[in-house]
Amino acid sequence: MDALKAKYLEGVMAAADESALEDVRLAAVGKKGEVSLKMRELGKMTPEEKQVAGPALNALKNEINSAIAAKKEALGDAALNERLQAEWIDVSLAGRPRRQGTIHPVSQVTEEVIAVFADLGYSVAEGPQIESDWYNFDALNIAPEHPARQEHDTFYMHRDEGDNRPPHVLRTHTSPVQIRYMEKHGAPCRIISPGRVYRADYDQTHTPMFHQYEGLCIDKGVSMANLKWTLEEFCRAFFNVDDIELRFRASHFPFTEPSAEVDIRCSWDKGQLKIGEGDDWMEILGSGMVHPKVLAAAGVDSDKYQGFAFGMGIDRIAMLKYGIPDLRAFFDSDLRWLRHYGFSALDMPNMHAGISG
Ligand code: 2NL
Repeated sequence: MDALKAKYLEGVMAAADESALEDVRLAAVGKKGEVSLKMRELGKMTPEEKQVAGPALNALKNEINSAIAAKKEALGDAALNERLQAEWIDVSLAGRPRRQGTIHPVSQVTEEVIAVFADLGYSVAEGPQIESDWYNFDALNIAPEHPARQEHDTFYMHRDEGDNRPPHVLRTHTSPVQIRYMEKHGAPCRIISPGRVYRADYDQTHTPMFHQYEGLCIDKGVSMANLKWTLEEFCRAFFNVDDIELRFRASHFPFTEPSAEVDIRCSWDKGQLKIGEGDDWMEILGSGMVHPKVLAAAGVDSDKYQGFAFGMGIDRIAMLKYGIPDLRAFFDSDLRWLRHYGFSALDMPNMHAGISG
């Protein structure tokens, strides 16, 4: 009995997994197990022998069964612990960093321009990129025979055969946005209209889609002096230079009278542009007093109100401000270029942040 007990309790202790444990159980207390066979021999014993051997075998059977149960639980715990170790993850670990996109220089400069003019009391106006002939040309006093209207310069939309209405165009400037704004809101008004514009032109310095913003200020008694101050104020804030100097050159646009192209004093030192110093002048925008015919087309009484307007290329001033050499790269969507020239989303300008390069 003692030998049986020692043999099977050791077997239980030594079992490395549940199947080994089951083998021990079958060998000891299974139907044909050693202990079970011994119990079957009880029948052949005398009552006196039975009285001793019966309880002893029962106790042995119970002892082995409870040792197996305890071992089974221990094996289960060990297996669970092993799995918990193997599958452990540190949920407090930081995530894998992912590359963030960047703000395109055109978006950055647009926001900068908006921030400067917001300080001067200007709102932002937007409008459709596909325009009627009337809003893009007629309302702006651009005559039917004006060169800008040629197939050669403007993208025209399709009209069905026999439909003789003038075709729509991809807007060639954002002026139509301002005409629509004046029509809807009347005078006085102060707005800028940034956006995409289209001209059939493609070379080193021109892309068929580019960005411009126009500004419009309509009120009583507005003059060229107000225009000049506004543009100086803009350049000071935008280029972050206190001593800027602008020069107005007489020019001609159909939608303004008088008209002026505006140059800014600058220097080119070893290919490096400096604004506000030196002996060079660089053209940065076109401007003028809104033509009375344009005011009339937009439903503004030109006897009561007058105003100034100007237009500037966003892509160009982005290149100037941030030293970007090639215009065409702006629209290539090359990730290396975007990562190099792009801005952090946290660099967006607002009224309280100094705008710097
Ligand atoms: C340029 C510069 C300019 C305007 C745009 C404008 C808009 C309205 C009325 C009058 Cl609604 N003018 N915009 C004025 C002067 C210049 O753009 O170099 N354009 C060819």
